[in-house]
Amino acid sequence: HLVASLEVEETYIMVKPDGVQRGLVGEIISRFEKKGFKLTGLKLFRCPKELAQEHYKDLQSKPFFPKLIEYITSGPVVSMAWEGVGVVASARKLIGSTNPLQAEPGTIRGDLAVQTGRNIVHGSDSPENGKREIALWFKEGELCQWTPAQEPWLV
Ligand code: RTP
Repeated sequence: HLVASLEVEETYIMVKPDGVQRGLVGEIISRFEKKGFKLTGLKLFRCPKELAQEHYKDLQSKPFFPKLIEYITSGPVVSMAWEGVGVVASARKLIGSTNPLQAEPGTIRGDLAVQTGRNIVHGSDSPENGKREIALWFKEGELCQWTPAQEPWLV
């Protein structure tokens, strides 16, 4: 169980193919934006099989591994890097339990998904994996460090 830290961290969040197909990209991005985290990387693409296998290599021996790889490579995904204080554990909380039927209402999976094998979104499970996964899914130059403007834009 992840405890929220007071450190500025980065995490890799991915809208899985079913989330893209169901038109939930905006909704999912919105939840992290509204929480107050900062988007530092964003792209839509169809991920090659080798990348999916590397990302989920810890699950290689699981019986569902081939189906998982088939699922993740079945259509475009939206890859995101998010930054903020305690973002790794907080994002997991916003996402909800792996099995959407056990995910609390108010979480992304609790509100929007039904099946474990179609749980619409991924979030890194530790700060180390956050770094590892961002380095795996993004090329150099694709990430953007920025500071929110102090001056309001609308007045
Ligand atoms: P994720 O990495 O996608 O955020 O998910 P997680 O940590 O909540 O869950 P994990 O155990 O790492 O599993 C990764 C993904 O594999 C699929 N899965 N299918 N029994 C099954 O059919 C099964 N178990 C896991 C899910 O898509 C899960 O998110």
